[in-house]
Amino acid sequence: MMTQPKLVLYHANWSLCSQMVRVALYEKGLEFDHIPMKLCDQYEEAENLDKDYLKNINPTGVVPVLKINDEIVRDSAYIIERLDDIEGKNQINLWPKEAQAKEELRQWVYDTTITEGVPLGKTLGTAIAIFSLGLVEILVKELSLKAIWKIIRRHPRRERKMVFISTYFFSIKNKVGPMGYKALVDSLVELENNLDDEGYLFGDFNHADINLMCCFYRMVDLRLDSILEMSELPKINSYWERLKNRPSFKKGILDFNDHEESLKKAFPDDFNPHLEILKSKIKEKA
Ligand SMILES: N[C@@H](CCC(=O)N[C@@H](CS)C(=O)NCC(=O)O)C(=O)O
Repeated sequence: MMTQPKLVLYHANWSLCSQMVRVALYEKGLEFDHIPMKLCDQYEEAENLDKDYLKNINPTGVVPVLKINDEIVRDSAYIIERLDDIEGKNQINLWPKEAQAKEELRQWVYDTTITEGVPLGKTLGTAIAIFSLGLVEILVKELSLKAIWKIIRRHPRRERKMVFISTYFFSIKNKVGPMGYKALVDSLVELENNLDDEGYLFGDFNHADINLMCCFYRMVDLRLDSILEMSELPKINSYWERLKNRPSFKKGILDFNDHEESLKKAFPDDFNPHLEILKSKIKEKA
């Protein structure tokens, strides 16, 4: 095996896109160093808004970022495509070689992560981001006014800044939830129709399966995972079991879990106010 390039990952434990890149690294069996970041929606330190990070690592102030030797690679979807070209310990390709198959996969990847330019709530990935506000709001409200001021002054992304400020001063989580209903319901029904009884979305495990693994686990965190067990979604149900059984699920997601206490606070009695509405919409549509 060729020696692999040096990889350094800037990431955060409870970050959907960081989870995706970590799972990809473990799937490929690649060695990497990591720099855990304290993000501004949870920590006073707000390391993603530090001048040095904004200047030298990511001017948009988000994670993940991967350094491949001296090259800085940003955006989880692009990072995973780049990782796939590097030979790791495991013989696995996360992207197909043929153009047509690539195009099909690209659309699924686009829809299942936080893709730049996609309005919040329009795809499965951005709907998950909407529902994540259930926790983000609790975390932001615990910040000091000084930390909020740092966000106001430094956050390079206007829409994020607005979300964080709104959640600090008001409560928006239950009001914006419905913006994610349609995409979540439509995407799950479409996924159910595209899955087989065994294997993964396109047969062999690939990039879209990584994104779905992370979106589904976020549904567990948000107390929405009983949707994945609905009798109307039997293929998703067994697909989710297969995803959970992959070693990368534990290594890339569970081993970085540090939010249980905050989640208990965000969802007392494990209750998510959107759950039953989402279930009834799935029953109508499936
Ligand atoms: N399209 C980007 C989205 C990255 C992103 O939104 N990262 C979030 C965590 S999942 C973040 O860094 N949030 C901190 C902030 O916005 O201040 C990617 O896929 O990497």
